[in-house]
Amino acid sequence: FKVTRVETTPFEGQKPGTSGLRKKVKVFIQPHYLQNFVQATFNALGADRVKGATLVVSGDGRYYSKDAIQIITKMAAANGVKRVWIGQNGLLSTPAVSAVVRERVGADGSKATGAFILTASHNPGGPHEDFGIKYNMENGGPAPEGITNKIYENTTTIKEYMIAEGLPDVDISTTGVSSFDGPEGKFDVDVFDSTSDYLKLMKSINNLLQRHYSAVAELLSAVPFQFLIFIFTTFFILLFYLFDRSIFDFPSMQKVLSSPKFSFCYDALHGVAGVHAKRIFVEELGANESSLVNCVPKEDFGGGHPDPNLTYAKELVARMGLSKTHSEPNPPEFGAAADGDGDRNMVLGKRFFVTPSDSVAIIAANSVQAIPYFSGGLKGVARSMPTSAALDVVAKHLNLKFFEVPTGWKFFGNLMDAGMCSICGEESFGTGWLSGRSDHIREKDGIWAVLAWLSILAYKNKDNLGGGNLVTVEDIVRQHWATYGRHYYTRYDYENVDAGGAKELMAHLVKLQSSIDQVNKIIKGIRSDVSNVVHADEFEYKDPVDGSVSKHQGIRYLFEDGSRLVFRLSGTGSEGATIRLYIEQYEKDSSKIGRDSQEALAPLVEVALKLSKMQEYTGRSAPTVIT
Ligand code: VG1
Ligand code: CO
Repeated sequence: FKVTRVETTPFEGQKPGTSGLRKKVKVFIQPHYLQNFVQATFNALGADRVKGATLVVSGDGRYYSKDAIQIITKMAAANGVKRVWIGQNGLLSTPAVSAVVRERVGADGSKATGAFILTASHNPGGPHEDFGIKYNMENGGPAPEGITNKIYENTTTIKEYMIAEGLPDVDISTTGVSSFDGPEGKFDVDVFDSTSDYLKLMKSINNLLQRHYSAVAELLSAVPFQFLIFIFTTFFILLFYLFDRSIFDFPSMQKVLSSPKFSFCYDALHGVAGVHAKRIFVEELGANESSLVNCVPKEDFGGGHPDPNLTYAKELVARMGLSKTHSEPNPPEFGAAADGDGDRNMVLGKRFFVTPSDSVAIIAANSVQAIPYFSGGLKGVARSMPTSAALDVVAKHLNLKFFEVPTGWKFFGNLMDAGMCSICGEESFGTGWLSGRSDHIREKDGIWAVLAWLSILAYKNKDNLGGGNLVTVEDIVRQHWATYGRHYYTRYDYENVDAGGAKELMAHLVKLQSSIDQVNKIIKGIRSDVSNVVHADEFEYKDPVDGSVSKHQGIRYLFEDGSRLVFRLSGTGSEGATIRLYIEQYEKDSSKIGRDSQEALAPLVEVALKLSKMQEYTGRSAPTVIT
């Protein structure tokens, strides 16, 4: 192939949001639109990171992904990238991409240096819905704001992009490496099995150990004194073995999943997690194939929102006995769902919903006993600002380092790289794990969360599977509340409201903050039974590792009794604006922890809606989604 330079002009609005650039497909398919963004990314990365690079290109399989993969591959070749790695059929969940960047070694010994992930995550897909793209760095995590800002700047001035002419479309349905000759030498496209590297990591075979084995094998074939080297390295390998900790205990999870007392249901909402779920839950852990719902990826997610919450994961919600209109005689003990790109999770028990904020707190509280990888203790924990303070309470009890970061996974990356944090999560159904060791995922991970819950269930039931009562998901959550208190929590989303109105609402709330007395007067006029606001601000974060500051990360009203109201504008939508309102109330009194959460939060909800003049600014009398 040869390199062609194509003239182009900037498009407005190519600013990456919370997690990459997300727009309607009809926007993305405009001539040069995707190309401009990809070239802007290459230019932002700079020649050092692009020439000779090995890039992963894959995603959640949504409509337009296949075309986008071909375009990006050709542009990568033209920009001097040496290898492109593609998951079979272009399918890789976001956490699997992260694992591949960090773990996979190509047949020629190469390692990936970055990734384009093609996804709009939980947004619907199809010709009339959303497409998205984001870049992840060599650490496997989302590009930090320094890079995303540069990408955006470049999109505003771009004049040309480069594309390979004469490079045929690659067959992404069959695994194998194809090589092409370009002006700067060979260019390889490697299509590989989507799940195996990710699974390897979850089973955590100590990767260090594996790498050493291959290094030793190479050494042995190449140098003299082979015998001495063999003895010497074997000694070290044995040492590594001693310190090796697998991440999950697969046999104990297998026992739970195969117990006649236990039943399971996993709904991938036709997203990419279905590919990994079949392999991991069914083939590896022995779950029944009928446990899997909507696990065949579809370009339009079957017409639904691939967003794992009580509103959009309808089928799972019904199966778990949580539907208001359908009664299920015998729901499974444990249910979970994923979003389109497999980084989110919703955890359900029989007729029971676990809030994501509780989920991360419960995983943190039980991890040392239940998850082998953490048996040596946790380095610290972190949550995003709007996530409930349930995790804070666990951190305090267990005397762990604790961090509160802005919304979006990119902010956890530095903490992970610096070895300051082991488990983190967001209220938006995102949980993940990190460690100071250099070999782990830098994205939230839907399947990881399910494995973490299965591990906790296995641990709590290790003596009950033969006889005795099963400790259920609900039991685990209630025990947790009894120990740590309960954070009643809810989120109201007003999707696709008028952007002007949304901005005015936010400005109104910021203005109110100048007088707390005034705010309290207004609140007392709305409800006399809520406590006083003691502090209000716009959340600002100073990264403890690199000192960078992120401002305007959401408006907070903090109450005397620990309650919180948080207002934010979403950064992942593709049209209009989405207002998120987060409402939280802490209850320590164990006689009051069993209430219905909407009922318990009703006074605060009323205050939030009236204080913000929600209906006035948005014209909406009710939210689109309540989680
Ligand atoms: C939302 C969530 C946030 C999450 C982000 C990406 O962002 O609130 O917690 O990290 O989506 O998730 P926003 O800006 O719309 O509130 V995903 O699953 O899109 O990668
Ligand atoms: Co997602």
